[in-house]
Amino acid sequence: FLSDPKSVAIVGCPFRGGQAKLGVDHGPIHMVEAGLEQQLRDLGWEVRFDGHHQFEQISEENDPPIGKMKNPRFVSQVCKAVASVVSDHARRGQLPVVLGGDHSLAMGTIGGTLEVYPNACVIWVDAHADINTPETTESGNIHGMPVSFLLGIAGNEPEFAWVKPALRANRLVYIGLRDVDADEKRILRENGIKAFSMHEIDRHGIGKVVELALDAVNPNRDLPIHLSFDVDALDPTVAPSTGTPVRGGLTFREGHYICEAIHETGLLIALDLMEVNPGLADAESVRKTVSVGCSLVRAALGEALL
Ligand code: EXY
Ligand code: MN
Ligand code: MN
Ligand code: MN
Repeated sequence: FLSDPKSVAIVGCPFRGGQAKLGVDHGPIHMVEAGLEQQLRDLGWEVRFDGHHQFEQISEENDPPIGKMKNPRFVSQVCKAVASVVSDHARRGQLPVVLGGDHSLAMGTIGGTLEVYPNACVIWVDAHADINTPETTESGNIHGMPVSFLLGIAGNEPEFAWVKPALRANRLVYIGLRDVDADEKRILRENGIKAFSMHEIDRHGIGKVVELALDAVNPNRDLPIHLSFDVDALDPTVAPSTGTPVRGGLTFREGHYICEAIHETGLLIALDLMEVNPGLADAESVRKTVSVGCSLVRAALGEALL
């Protein structure tokens, strides 16, 4: 799928409109300043740093809620721009590494990927399912909803009409869930979406779970893979600086193993690393979280190979 020499494009998305906490828009800058670009070059990738995208701001007074959705126009417009950046890179055979920013951005990243690779499957690593609809959401935060838009089950919201329902339920699998709303559980069940929660990881071990997850969405190991990694999938002791931490998460190694195993398939065509929030917690926690964010990206791009 990719060009030769293998090339990645780092796309910084300093965006926080999908949730309320300040600081998550600084995630990408911190990861780039930690040296991610050079780290990926050292792994043998041709790296193009796309910069930190400056999105047109829509102020809150010009963006009142639509139903319960907060900042709907801002989120929609930013995700639309991200989709076009991601699809442009994918078309050139470059692997987009999108640094968030909050996870509402995945509407753009996965939307963009599916334009170029319509048969891609999505591996969503997260403590949360991010599959609320504008109807079921309690918080109104769109970072808890991107998957419902991608699946086309979010209802007809004109503001988001550009989002194509391009993701099929049988091409989506979750790993790491442990904080899923009751309505989200119903949506997962009704749509037959495969999910491996922390419970399954405890039972089978991460090695088996990744194999089962790939079997579910990519049985012949021939479909391109988009990995959307929310850093809050990791245990808060490993990645404390994030907006919605949930205890009982992935260990450092479990998180890395997922990335390494996906790298090993040779099918990875797009990667999101989301929800690093350097505005939360103390300096040491921030350093730790930024560093593990970079490390997961390196793992997905082949660092473990000897
Ligand atoms: N399910 C909750 C909501 O919809 O507000 C929490 C969502 C948190 C989403 C974080 C990004 O993964
Ligand atoms: Mn900062
Ligand atoms: Mn998420
Ligand atoms: Mn999450």
